[in-house]
Amino acid sequence: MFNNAIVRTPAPTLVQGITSAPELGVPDYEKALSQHQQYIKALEACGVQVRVLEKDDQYPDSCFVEDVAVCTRAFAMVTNPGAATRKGEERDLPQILGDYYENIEKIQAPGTLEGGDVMMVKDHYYIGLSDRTNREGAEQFITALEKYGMTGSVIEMEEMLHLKTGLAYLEDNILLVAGEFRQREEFRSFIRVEIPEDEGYAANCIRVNDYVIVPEGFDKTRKLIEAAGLKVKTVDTSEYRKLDGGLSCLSLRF
Ligand code: CIR
Repeated sequence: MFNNAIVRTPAPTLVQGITSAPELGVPDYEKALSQHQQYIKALEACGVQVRVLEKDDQYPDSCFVEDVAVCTRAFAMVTNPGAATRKGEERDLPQILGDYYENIEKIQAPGTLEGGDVMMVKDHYYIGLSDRTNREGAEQFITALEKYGMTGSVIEMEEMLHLKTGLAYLEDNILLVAGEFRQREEFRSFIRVEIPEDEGYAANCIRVNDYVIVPEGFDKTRKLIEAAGLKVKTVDTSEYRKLDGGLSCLSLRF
């Protein structure tokens, strides 16, 4: 059960955010703001209290607040982002998370970790080793998890930006899998829902209490999730997609 979410209003510098898909075009800032409002409404409709952080123009990717912290049941981990232009984006998170958590930990350099590479399955955390998250960062996180009675394991990655670019745990043992994660041994014990190749972006869904929020316009994926017995809400994230961002990236949920 999630009671809280933290989001950060996109800054006008959003248009300079990191992208691996420049062919999708530059995000329309006004449209991104309105999609952000819809996202907040959807989270609220799922029963969470949403805290909206001030925009931070110094960091074009700062609306992707998932990457700067990992919120567990016992502690919050403030990360050290691996992307050069995102280093420092986490600077006000210890104070903000201090309103919710007694225990705050921090990934220390040379360790790097971005929250998009962390997938929670009850008290176990899968950590993707990506261009953004290194082994040292993953080990620091696993050490912290063990200190609080939880566990973690690493997943080698080759193609995706973040672990949750291609995976979403929807509770009830249901796991959405796309691309390089479709046939992985590590996920055999889950009920796996394979995302069709032409809808790969839609693997980045979020389960928030009674609903799964799915990006708008990915009907095959929506139907597969409904067929698995889950209730769906959709939100249009077209402007964030242009920066490789999706539904999970836009909030911290705890
Ligand atoms: C980046 O490359 O860092 C941003 N443009 C997108 C971050 C997406 N975050 C996520 O998947 N958790």
